[in-house]
Amino acid sequence: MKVLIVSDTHRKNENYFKAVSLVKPNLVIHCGDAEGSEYILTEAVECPVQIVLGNNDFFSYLPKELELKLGAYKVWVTHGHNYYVSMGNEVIKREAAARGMDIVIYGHTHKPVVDTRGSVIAVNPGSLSYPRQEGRRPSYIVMDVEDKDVRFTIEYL
Ligand SMILES: [Mn+2]
Repeated sequence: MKVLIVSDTHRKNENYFKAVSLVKPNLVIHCGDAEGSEYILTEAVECPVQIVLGNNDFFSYLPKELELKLGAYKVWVTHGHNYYVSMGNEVIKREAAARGMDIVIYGHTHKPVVDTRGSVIAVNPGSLSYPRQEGRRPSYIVMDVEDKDVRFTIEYL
């Protein structure tokens, strides 16, 4: 299955619409800071959309985190701001390992990451709306997963 992973859209949604029409995903994972656009982002696609709570999502019903099974993998989705991700991903990877997760998907930093070192894969799609990495191109991740085959690709708009 093809999973579109996005984050930190902060109510600026045009690039999200572009990404979903380019990728045509079977599932969308949004790592938080949708800032009230949850309904619009969900209605824009025909596939399921899973969104977690970000540090800027006030008064929201969204879950703080999700545990999903994708292919053979246990996947933990959380915004990441409670795990010092601005300093690096060591803490969030350790927490993911302690929970028995294979993959952690997080956001918050607005910088894309695919980190396959160690026993837990950590990925961050960056931000489609307010990118902060060198070059500042809006980014997202495409995850292709079938059973034990998994591939993550950072894409830029
Ligand atoms: Mn954010």
